[in-house]
Amino acid sequence: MDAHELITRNAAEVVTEEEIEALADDPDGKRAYVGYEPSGVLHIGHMLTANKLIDLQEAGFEVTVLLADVHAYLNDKGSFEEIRHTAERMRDQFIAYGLDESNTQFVLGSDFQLDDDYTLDLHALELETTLARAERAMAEITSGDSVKVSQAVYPLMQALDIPYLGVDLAIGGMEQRKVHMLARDVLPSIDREPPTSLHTPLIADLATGRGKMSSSTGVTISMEDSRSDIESKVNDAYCPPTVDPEPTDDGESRENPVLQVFEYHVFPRFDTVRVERPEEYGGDLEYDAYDALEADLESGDLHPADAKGALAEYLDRLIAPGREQLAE
Ligand code: IYR
Repeated sequence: MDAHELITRNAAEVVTEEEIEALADDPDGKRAYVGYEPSGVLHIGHMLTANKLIDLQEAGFEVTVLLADVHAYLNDKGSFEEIRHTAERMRDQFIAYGLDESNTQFVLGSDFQLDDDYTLDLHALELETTLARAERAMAEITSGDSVKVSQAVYPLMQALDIPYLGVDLAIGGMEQRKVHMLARDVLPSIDREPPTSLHTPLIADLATGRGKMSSSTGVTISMEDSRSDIESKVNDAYCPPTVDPEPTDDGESRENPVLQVFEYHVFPRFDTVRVERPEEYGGDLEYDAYDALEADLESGDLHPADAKGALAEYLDRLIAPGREQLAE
């Protein structure tokens, strides 16, 4: 796979295509980053952007993981002390998950976001941004009826992180796109370059195929899950024998989350995927690309129950090293 393919595979969107092409032409020594609000245990949402970081490392990029303690504080995730403590635990889990330790830089937000220069630049951005604009950027990141001032500061700090971390590419899930668009608009006003960004798709809730999989609502997979937790969650997952399920009665669109997890989590990390089946049901199947598995589910050659069995197996393999790390 060439650098451009590695960089863009499984991306929902890149901003802009020309800028990504320029990075792909000469990826060596370029730096990409993702920021995470420390939450203690890695879950499937963190792992999706981590997969992209692993792709980027393979393409020659260097990687920064921002453990965004100040952002978590602004987003009401606990006391500052608690959040910092949580951040320490996350670092080891990322390494156990497969990030290349020798070329991953972990940075705590509070290591630079409280410096004088950063603070003054933040105030300059505050002066350039309407409250409505900041609030819109945060719509997918926070919920709650009353918007706090902290939620207006949050996206501006996220924008400022990009020049302060000296990165060439900002990675995030699609829920981060409005923050990155805000960054493109406001950073030039303080003489900083508009950043290039890449967004990973959102995966639907495992149990229902609706909305977005999240640890706060609904069913997700985390590094704390035992093999039997994974098996039972995957077993109960929504998996119609098609890629494009019918919308629900109230018109909400649905996805097939089992296929999404295969596409975005399993195939990027394993060269071949083996589905074990008893001889009487046709024997084992082997796939070296996601599309073939999808086609077999659609045609009925692969039964959802067999697909789920394989999914649980591969998710367990991805999670086991981090789970062991957590147990120490
Ligand atoms: N907004 C992210 C956390 C975050 C991301 C980046 I990229 C930053 O520079 C800072 C914070 C989240 O929703 O988890």
